[in-house]
Amino acid sequence: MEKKRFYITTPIYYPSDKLHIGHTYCTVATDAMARYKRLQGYDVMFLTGTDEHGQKIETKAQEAGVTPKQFVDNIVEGPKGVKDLWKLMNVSYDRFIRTTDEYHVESVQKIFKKMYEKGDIYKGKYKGKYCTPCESFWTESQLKDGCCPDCGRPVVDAEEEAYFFRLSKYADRVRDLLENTDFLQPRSRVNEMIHNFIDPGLEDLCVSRTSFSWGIPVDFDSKHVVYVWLDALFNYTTALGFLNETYSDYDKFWPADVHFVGKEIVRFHSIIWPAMLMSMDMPLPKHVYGHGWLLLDGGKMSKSKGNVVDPYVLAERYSADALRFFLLRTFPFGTDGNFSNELLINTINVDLANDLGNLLSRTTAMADKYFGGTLSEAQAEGDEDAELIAMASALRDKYEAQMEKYQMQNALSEVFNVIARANKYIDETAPWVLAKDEATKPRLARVLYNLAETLRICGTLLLPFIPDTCTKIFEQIGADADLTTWEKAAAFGVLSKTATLHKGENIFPRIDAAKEIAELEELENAQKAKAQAAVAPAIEVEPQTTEDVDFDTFCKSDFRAVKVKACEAVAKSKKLLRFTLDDGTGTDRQILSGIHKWYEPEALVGKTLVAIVNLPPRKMMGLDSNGMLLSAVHTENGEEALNLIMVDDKIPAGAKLC
Ligand code: ME8
Repeated sequence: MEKKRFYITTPIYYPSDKLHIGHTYCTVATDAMARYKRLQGYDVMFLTGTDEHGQKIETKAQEAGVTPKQFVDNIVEGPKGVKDLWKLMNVSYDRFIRTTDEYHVESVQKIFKKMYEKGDIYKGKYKGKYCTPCESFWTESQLKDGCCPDCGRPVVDAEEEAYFFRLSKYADRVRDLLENTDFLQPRSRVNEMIHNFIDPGLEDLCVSRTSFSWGIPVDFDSKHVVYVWLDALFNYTTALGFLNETYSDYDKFWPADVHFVGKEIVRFHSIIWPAMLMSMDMPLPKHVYGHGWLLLDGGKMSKSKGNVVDPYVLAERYSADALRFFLLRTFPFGTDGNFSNELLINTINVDLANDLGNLLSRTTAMADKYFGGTLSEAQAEGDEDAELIAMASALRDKYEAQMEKYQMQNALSEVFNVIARANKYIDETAPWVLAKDEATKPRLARVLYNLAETLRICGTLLLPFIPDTCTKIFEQIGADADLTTWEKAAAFGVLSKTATLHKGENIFPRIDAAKEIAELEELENAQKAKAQAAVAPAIEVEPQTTEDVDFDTFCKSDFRAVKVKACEAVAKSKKLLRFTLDDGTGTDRQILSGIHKWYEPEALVGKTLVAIVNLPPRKMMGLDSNGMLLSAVHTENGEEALNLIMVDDKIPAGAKLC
């Protein structure tokens, strides 16, 4: 009989920097699902890869003094690069796509042309906002406090001739897909998409660029390169051979069963991607699952801050299995989680060293000690065995129910409940007492047999998570490969009653938490210092304007020293601060200023600032602003930096500056 098929993907990573623990999280989760489906007997295609075009890569390569291709080659194929990391983490992908692969380029060109010929891509003029780090276009209405709604960084004005995709045409079908099917999971993400993007109205999407060249050229209009997201999203199909001859798995595996993606790219996968597939008359993937982020100190990891966690360091120190397990056991897949070294070491010590490790070592050590390894014929089950056997027998189905919902942490909890029950069972049955009397030896054999069976079942179900460790477990309990299958994970009593066990190496030695945490902190501080040195502030100031202003015009501007009497954040605005100022007139002056990103309001009370006071009043968020505070603006490491002009406190409120 032909096997059932399962196609799962990770996002394809930007090789603009080395990957960190957040990227590892998603890939390891995908790997666990792929291994789980293989265990169930599916014919699995697990795709991962790298998304190598776009302005960000072009700029990074320029900075590094190499070509974009050399730059990405190094990060993808080079030492400790993307592929090395997946090898270290035991990631069992079936295919790795690079968007610079020729077959992909060829397919994307054909796709672009098809959509153009259909009339779903047309030429127009792009005017709007562009977030360079995210490679995303935004309309004014989509910005949050004037900044990129995804990353919160400033956007720049952009205007150029461009091709557009008729996203608006598919708005109703996409809404229906999101609202009335289980396409996008978890469900909370649906509300976000509908509320933030569909309800305000979908606008056509700019899908080509002319201002840089590192991309796939539009073959019928070569000054344009294809927008990196169109190029990237279609990887899921080109890697199967869609519109190319390199592979021939499209009919076999498309549509995908699930795309695992981080929450900030759910929009691309649940709105733009299905709309493009609709345009191409292609079937839609069955599910998109938007997982949460791993945070560090409550914030997003950022290479430039040096606060990224290096999976290499952790996997080399504690093993790939320990890291894989930690990531999937600790953080619910659909929500954000806070990474910490304490949590990592605690999870290894409690779950792996104590619960699982002890269960294995106690069971095998007792088999060695009391039976020389080979169990004698066991007695029939007793009442004391019933609960453990019932739990172990029911485990596979409970685990499956969680895995089918991509709730890996819950599936692992089910397994560890049984492991905890088995440890308790050792205390209840007290094998060391049974061992004292020849007459209770058959009972002792039954106890150890039950423990070995529990380990076999738990080990089988842990295979997707900690594959290397499970091999060691099976070897120590004498379970051959044909006893560790999905089918046999639902049956208790499969091991031979006279199985031979032996105590092997400790699978997870206990970690000295205090010592390790101190060492990790030291390593991290060194890494932070290095990152900060590497990004020694690249300061840019705006070029001077050459346009002259006549003296009389200049003199019309009324600059005054003002003292901050009160300052507070404006409700519902991330940017605005409301200043109550003494301007020397005896009446308070109110000015609103979008500087919350740089200043906490309470820090400004009492300061003497400079304001231009004869500007016409402006309304902002329903409040009057009478004038403007002066500040100095420059760019630092690509981000806007702002400093209010503060003058000597001896200068009285209202003093005129000229
Ligand atoms: O988005 N925690 O690539 P990317 C959890 N090329 N996940 C994280 C994370 C964190 N701290 N940091 C990053 C791209 N990720 C595109 C994808 S797919 C057609 C194109 C996740 O390298 C992030 O959420 O910036 C995303 O899903 C993935 O890593 C790749 O991010």
